Amino acid sequence: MKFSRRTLMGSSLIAGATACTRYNSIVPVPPETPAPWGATPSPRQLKWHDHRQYGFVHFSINTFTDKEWGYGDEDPKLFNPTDFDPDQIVAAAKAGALTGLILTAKHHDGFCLWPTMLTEHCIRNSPYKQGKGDIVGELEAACRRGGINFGVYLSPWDRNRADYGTPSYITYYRAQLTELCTRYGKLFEVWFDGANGGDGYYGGARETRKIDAVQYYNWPSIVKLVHDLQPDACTFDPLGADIRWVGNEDGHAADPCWPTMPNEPYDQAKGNTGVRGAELWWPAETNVSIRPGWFYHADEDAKVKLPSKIMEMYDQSVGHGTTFHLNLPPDRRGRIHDRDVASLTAFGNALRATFANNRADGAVATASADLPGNSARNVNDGRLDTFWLAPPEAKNASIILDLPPGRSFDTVRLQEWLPLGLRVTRFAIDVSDGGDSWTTVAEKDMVGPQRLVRLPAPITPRRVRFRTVAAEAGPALREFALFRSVAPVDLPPLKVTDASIVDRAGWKVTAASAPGGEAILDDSPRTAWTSPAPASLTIDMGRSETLAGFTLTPTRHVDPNAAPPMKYRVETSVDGRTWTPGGEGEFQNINYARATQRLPFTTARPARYLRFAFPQPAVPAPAIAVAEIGAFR
Ligand code: FUL
Repeated sequence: MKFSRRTLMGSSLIAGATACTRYNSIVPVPPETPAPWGATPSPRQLKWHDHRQYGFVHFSINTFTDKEWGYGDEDPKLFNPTDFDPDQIVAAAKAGALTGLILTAKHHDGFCLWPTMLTEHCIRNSPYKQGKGDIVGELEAACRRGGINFGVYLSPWDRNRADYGTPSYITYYRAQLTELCTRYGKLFEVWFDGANGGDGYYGGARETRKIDAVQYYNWPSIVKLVHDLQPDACTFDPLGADIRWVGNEDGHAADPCWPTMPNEPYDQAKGNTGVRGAELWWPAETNVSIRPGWFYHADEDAKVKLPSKIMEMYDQSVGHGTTFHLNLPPDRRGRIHDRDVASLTAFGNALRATFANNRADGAVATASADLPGNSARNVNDGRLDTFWLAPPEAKNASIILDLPPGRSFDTVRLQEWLPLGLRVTRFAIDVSDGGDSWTTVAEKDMVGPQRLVRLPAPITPRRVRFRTVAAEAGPALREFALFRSVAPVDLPPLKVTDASIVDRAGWKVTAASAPGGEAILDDSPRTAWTSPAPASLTIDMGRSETLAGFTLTPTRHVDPNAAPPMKYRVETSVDGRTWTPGGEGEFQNINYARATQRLPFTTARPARYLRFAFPQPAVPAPAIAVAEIGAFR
């Protein structure tokens, strides 16, 4: 199909190509360029895809209360970093090859890290710099100095505000957003958290409030506000925003993870895979923390993810077509802990070493077909603003790289030219020793924004071929590159012997609302005890201990039939007959961050028996699932 210049002017191809630094040239595109296939990204989405991996910074009151979700009644005086060093945070991010940082300007507890006059619940009333500090501005300035991007997270849920749930809160929220979008230069991303409504302080009401998020926030109007003030900022994640959630907080996207989705409210399973050929360009971001929690907790210093794990998550996010959003939580000083820095540095070094040397440089590229101005050699010309384009009808197309001798590689990196849509459904990588006999070494679905293919071992063929197995239109490839991977050097284990953890040898489940209770004592977070709600469980520890609280590990398996518990009530007993209340409350962020939670009792006490009640699942599901329960002194 031929397009006139006038038609092209209206297409997202032109918009996308002109407005972006790397996707910045339409020079090689002749007037007869084919139409895009399916949905295509907006100019701001195009730029965002090229950011690839960037960091999250969870830092707030929770850092000082050792919580994941603050209730909203915390005294602003608790916020007191002793040595806040934004340049150290930026240096850590850069050591990990991250291209930007997104800061929690306000988390669910409502405490604001910038000196706003819209609320008293903010940094002005903290001891930090005698109330004259501005963490948002200070980190923003450090990002600019370090040459990386800056963005903000502003929690829609606010457990501090008395008017949360009423229209006046929305006016407040929009005013906050306006401040953040006008005071801190260019933002590359604005993050709206999906966690919404539940228990909270709410100006002293101390109650549960439920809202219908879609209706209450009117997301399209909030997204528009951001776009009006910050045209390049991509918004995360409700329907209508630029970016979607990948569906877990574990750091992996499905293989592949299509950037397209149906124009309907978010569905977690579809969010993880995307939907081939669907109407909306709504690409996924894979967000995960370098530690079990999102905020810094000293007792997680030994649980910082190892460089090899970070590389695995990189492969399963960037390599599957999403961006990678890695959280680095500053400690109470306001610095990134040495252990996290070491892990990031080893990961960053391996990433840089792997991708420094493209083994396809200097190879001769020839395609089964190409179009004038978009020749095969554009795939390895070292430029990201040129691409190889096969004619639209050439659905079975291939491109061969004739390599100089001795080029060994074990990693293939491919990028599709996104302004022309996702044309390739499935492709193969074949290799040959020079003749016409080919061996297929990989076959995968989707090229998309970026696709990494890792081979089991390095190979040194003379020719390597990309071949479409299924395509909707002749392919448009921006890059076909080959690398030799450098594995990250892992850190020696950090031995922390936590004397507070009670040994569970001799523990028994003596009563439970459903069979299979032993699963909570088998040391395996993979196996879970499931029970219809309300669930209850009694444990006999076999001996008396002075206990300060319990730990609960939710199942990591995301299952529509069983979810982690939302709340708990715990009682203790020394004789199994007389019970003492140990406290009740809500598990924080349990459905999304499936890490072990530590829940202190109201007071430390001697106990031999523990009795739990879990009234309902954290999200609607027929049953409750718990993987492990423990206790601490
Ligand atoms: C979740 C929040 O509830 C967590 O606290 C964290 O901010 C994470 C990134 O998103 O939904």
